Amino acid sequence: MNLLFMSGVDNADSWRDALCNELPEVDFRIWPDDAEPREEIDYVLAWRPQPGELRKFPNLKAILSLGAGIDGIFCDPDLPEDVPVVRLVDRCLTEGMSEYVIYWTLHYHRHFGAYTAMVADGEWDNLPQHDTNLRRVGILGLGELGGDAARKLATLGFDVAGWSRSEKDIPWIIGFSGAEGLTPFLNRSEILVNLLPLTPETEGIINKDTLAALPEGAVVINPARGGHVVDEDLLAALESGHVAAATLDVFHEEPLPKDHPYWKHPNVAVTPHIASLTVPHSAAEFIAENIRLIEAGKPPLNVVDREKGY
Ligand code: NDP
Ligand code: OXD
Repeated sequence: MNLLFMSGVDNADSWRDALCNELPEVDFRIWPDDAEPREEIDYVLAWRPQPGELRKFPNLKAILSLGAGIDGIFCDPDLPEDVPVVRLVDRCLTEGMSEYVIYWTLHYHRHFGAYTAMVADGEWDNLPQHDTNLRRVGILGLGELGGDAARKLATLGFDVAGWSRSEKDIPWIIGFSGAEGLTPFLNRSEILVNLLPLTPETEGIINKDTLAALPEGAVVINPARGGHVVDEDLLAALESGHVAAATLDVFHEEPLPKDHPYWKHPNVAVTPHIASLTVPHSAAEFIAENIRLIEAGKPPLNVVDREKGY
């Protein structure tokens, strides 16, 4: 069977090793040099492929995303309608994201940014230490990533709530759902973490109204997608002090343009879309499992629901 690796990221060799280890029968081809003849390609492994290209493979059995977010695939107006798109669900990706969320939650909860600035000025002082049990963290999205981060933060003692489309019953997590659940969820979120997929419904969800619904002095951590945030609204909320600080990993334009105000903002921490990176040896297990299912005539796991958009 023939699999085409279609990624701008320069780690094709690691992917070849990882996948061929799982599926020795795979003929691993790399875009664009090995894309022809196109009718021979059974599977495409994709991360933000060029719009219009996927439609040119007439015999595709599945489009396998190299990431959890599939917005970079679905922005293609010519995406073939009848080929399943499978999003990535992977232990390392999930663990990496929870590490990122826990790191930044602790950073704000324990004032580590303020302490770093203080000691840089030779200042020896302390700030009030908050009771972790009373620190309210809110996670937008309680899926693979949000659900794991929520559970781990609750294990650390945080008072965690989550917001999702459908109702959830997760031990130790206060669940909010749907449009009517959003404002009460925001009202209690001192630390807001966004782990929603980017869809027409969630685009711009971090805006002046939702930011205003947060408690005074809240912080925002966004490792989901830049399109979730209305940048002017976040900058205005930071300016007024209503939002005390933000950590942003993803942006409307990536790399973040050099002159963007986020870079030098004293209360914004920028990370370069690294909240969680796909680790080939572990992700290859999930991808191989899906290929085996499809080859056995069974439905693959984690197929994107095109109506919901994730
Ligand atoms: P999932 O599909 O597993 O979870 C999505 C969650 O969002 C679900 O709980 C879902 O609700 C909820 N949701 C979706 N739409 C709505 C809506 N309109 N209203 C309320 N809730 C909604 O996604 P993952 O957890 O795997 O990934 C989340 C995102 O994280 C990815 O799409 C990607 O953008 C980002 N990401 C970023 C990375 C980085 O390095 N910066 C790395 C990996 C992912 P329900 O459960 O009811 O369906
Ligand atoms: C992803 C990402 O969606 O890395 O997996 O952003």
